[in-house]
Amino acid sequence: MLRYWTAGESHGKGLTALVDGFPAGLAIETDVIDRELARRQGGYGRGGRQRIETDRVEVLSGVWQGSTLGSPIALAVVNKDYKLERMEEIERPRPGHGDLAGAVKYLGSIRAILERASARETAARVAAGALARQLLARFGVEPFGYVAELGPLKIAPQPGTLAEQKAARDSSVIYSLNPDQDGQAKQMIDECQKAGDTLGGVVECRVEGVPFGLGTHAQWDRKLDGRLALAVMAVQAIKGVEIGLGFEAARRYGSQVHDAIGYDPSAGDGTTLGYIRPTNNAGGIEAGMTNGQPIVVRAAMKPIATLAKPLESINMKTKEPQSASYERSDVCAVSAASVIIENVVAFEIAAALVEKFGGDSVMEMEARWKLFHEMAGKR
Ligand code: EPS
Repeated sequence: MLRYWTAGESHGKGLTALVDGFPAGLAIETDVIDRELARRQGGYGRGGRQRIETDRVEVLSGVWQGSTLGSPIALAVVNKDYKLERMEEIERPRPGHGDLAGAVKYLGSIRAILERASARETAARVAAGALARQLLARFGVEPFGYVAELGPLKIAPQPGTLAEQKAARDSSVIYSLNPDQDGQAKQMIDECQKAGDTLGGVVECRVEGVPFGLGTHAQWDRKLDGRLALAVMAVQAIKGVEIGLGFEAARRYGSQVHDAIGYDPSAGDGTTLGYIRPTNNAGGIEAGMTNGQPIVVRAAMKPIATLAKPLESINMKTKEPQSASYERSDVCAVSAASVIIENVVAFEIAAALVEKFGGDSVMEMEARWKLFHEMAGKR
């Protein structure tokens, strides 16, 4: 079973991810992890903290001579802005952050809650996901996340191959598939900042090259759509998750939703086994199992809760009305969310891959992948 946990506070010494159940025998490149960490720090609309941090991973265990050992892998990212001991308590909870609920639940300090609830923690999740995506790459599975909407701005993707769309995303300042709309996006973020406000958006993640048979229909907590929804919904500030058509499916007739099935043994890239689906409204998952089509996951991110022009709140000591506290913050972190979601999705797919093809070593996984495709091709 491939799984991970994270530890760390926003202004503590650093963040850690502990990855357990990672197969032995995979050559790991820390550059791949650092590239994802750097992308997570970027995107137009980030705050002052990202000028302080330069996130880099350090692999503390589980890797020897560049390859995984099959033992737990500990990944660390140092916080340059380590100042936790000097941080002061705050008394005015920010609506939308965990301040009020956490301080009441733990009968304690808002600071203690916000330090762990902070989206800084997602650096550790990205490190774990960027490790897992290297296992996916070995099997030709490729996750690809981007910004689809920014506040009210819908972004029309420029059509193209995966490589062309990647190039477009990497040249966009907000990581969208249409850099021509960057100007509009920047203007919206600038105006938002001037108004002391924040902006959310919708991110989409597609996973290409996914084989048949990940996840299962047999038990609710092993359904892949459910597991993806958990991983994505559990990212800070995410308030909605859709797979494939998502909520739109509820508004259409069945004949306009379900993806017809055809067969042409010469079609597809191997993972489809020749089964043709003219549409992919299911988003690559039927009854909790992958069906050989790309997985498509969308997530709605709410605007950041820390507002430069704060909302009404109270002082928790006096219970008197006061405006919420303000700490340095991002105006818009939807681009970062697209990187985080790409990597948490990568981790879940890798976990399902390990379950299907065996998690002891990459060599065994490869042999079982080949055997399964030979057998399934004859089904
Ligand atoms: C965050 C507040 C800000 C963000 C932070 C999330 O941190 P600070 O209080 O240090 O300015 O920058 O995000 C990150 C540090 C990051 O790396 O993404 C919050 O309150 O959630």
